Amino acid sequence: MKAVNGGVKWQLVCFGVLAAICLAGGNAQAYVDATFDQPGTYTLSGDYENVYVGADGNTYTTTVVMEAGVHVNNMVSVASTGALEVYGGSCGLGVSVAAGGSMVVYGENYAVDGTPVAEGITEVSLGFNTLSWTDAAGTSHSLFIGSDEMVQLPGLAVEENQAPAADAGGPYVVDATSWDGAEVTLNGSASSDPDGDDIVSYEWDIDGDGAADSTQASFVGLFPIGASDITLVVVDSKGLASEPVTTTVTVSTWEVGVDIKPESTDNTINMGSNGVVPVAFLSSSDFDATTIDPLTVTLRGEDFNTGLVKVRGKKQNPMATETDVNGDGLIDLYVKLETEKLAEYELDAVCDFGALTYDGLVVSGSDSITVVPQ
Ligand SMILES: [Ca+2]
Ligand SMILES: [Ca+2]
Ligand SMILES: [Ca+2]
Ligand SMILES: [Ca+2]
Repeated sequence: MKAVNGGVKWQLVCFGVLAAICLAGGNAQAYVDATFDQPGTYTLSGDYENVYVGADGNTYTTTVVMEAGVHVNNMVSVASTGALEVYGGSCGLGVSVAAGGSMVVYGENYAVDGTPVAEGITEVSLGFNTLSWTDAAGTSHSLFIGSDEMVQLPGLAVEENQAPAADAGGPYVVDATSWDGAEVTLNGSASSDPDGDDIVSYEWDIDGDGAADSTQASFVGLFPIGASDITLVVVDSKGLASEPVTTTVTVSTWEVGVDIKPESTDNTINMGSNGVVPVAFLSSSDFDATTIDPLTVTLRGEDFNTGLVKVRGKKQNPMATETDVNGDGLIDLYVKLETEKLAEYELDAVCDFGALTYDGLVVSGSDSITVVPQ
């Protein structure tokens, strides 16, 4: 709430005139009177019959704030030590301001008896006239002000709405839970607004097409293996949007060493053969390759359960052995893949493998090949 700037001197008002107007209006409903004669600032709420602001003879100032929607049935009397701030409240009768008291009406589009008064004017002589104005919400108000002194009309300070700030909560890094990637919970609830406005919409774009895929603060999206850029725009309760904020979602696989044909370095594969291609998944100090389920071995990008890359052997007894193929003392997983299945992929120079461990960890790895005949 703004402070009253400076006192304006007022003459005592002719109450008899005001009372006559009151009676003519037939306004007889009885509400309580309220007297504010102690130091401080009071904000009116609800309805009143008469309101007395300040008390003649005090040495301190009593300020009463009359917000839009507050109605005083009869009148507001401002004493010599009173200050009244009006934002849009109404009176059945009007306001009288004693000499020494002050009155500030906050608004815009002021007029006295229908004649516009330029905005920015700080004081206007009213006499016994009607001051009209509009408040910050654009609502029209008017008051009969029974004073031949002056009222301050400071004009509304325009408070510009500031844009909210999006916080997408990333970057997000998760392990893949399947070859399709992983479900990731995105959380934009740390987004904020410098004006304290509510955030009413969270527009997530997780596929880069410019269209929102969710408008909730938090939601679960399915993300592919690899890194995806996602963008969040939030909108405040006044409809103003934030700048877009981008973060990444990284769905990782465990990189495992792969050696196609451990006995060979050029890894020649004759795709016309109906034999098998031996492939070793190598253990390391932080990964035990024998935890890979040989039945899940496949070429990257294919569903694990389609069986397009076959590990030769009976279904529950694949041709897979646990042996240390590279002599580093760590037992590796050694499988044999059907060449004719590999041939279906028209492989060129690199084989990218994927597999699942028995615990569901997605692993991937690759090795080069030389295909014959070309
Ligand atoms: Ca705002
Ligand atoms: Ca989208
Ligand atoms: Ca090799
Ligand atoms: Ca080994």
